[in-house]
Amino acid sequence: QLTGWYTERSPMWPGQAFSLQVEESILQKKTKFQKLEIFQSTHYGKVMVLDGAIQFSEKDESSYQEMITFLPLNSHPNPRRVLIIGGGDGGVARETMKHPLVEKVVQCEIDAEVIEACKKYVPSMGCGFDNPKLTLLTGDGSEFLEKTEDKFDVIITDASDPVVAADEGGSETKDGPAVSLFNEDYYTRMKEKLAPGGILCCQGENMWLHASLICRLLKKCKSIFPVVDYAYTCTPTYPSGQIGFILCSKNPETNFKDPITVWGEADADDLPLKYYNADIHRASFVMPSFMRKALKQI
Ligand code: AAT
Repeated sequence: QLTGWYTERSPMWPGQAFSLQVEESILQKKTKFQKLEIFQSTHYGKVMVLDGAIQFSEKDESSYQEMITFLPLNSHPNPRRVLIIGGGDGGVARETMKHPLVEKVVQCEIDAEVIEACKKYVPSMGCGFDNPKLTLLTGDGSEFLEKTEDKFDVIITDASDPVVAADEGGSETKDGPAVSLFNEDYYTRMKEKLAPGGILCCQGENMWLHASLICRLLKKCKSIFPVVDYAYTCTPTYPSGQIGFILCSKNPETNFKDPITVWGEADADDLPLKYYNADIHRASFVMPSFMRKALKQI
């Protein structure tokens, strides 16, 4: 049972630890793939943790789910068929359904227990699964891509981090289920399943902590896609308070920095969105100098 403060420690972010105050422990279990914890926090709503890494808090999840969804969807002229890999909490499915052009969504999440737990304990996220446009499958996202014969206009990879901390007290690290989604082959597989003009967007880790992983993946992307870009959003409950997105397009004309679909620029207050708007879409590609330098070297 969790009590007091939940502290997020991992060898992926050594020497730092973010804490949230726990009001009530809701669920703690080992699934077939990972350790799953959900708790009610005092000030951030419900929080889900997988293998010791915070996956979302209800307070700030919009800054991640809306950005990972609308950066690619609003950069595509006609995003009718969408594939979501991961995203077992339902947040990205929930956001995808808000786009008026989306007709069909397929989602492949590795861990059915994450889906069930979010439906039961976090309806604000799990509600994403209640839509007839969605076909929900369980399995490894990379294997699914290899097998499927469908083509998609947009592929969103809402993945957990590739390496996870060992259990409490241990000093070793082990590979998490998302390892298969952070290698070069995965990007080649996605390209094959994108329709002409298709776009992908993947969880792209943190520039303060993982610049070399980010640059390695971007370099691979540049060798297979004509247009590649990197954006980031500010999410207080993710490591170092921000998280990036890797964006690739098969269409050489795509300019990710300038959204094609622009909603209510004059009065963004009326949109059913908490974080995303066209200005923050454009701003999310502006890099600090150290990252601009690292990206230039790719
Ligand atoms: N929506 C924000 C939360 C996530 S969830 C990431 C999801 O990816 C989890 O549900 C996990 O079970 C799923 N997943 C992991 N590996 C695979 C795989 N190989 N195939 C399919 N799904 C997978 C992202 C949080 C980001 C955390 C940043 N520190």
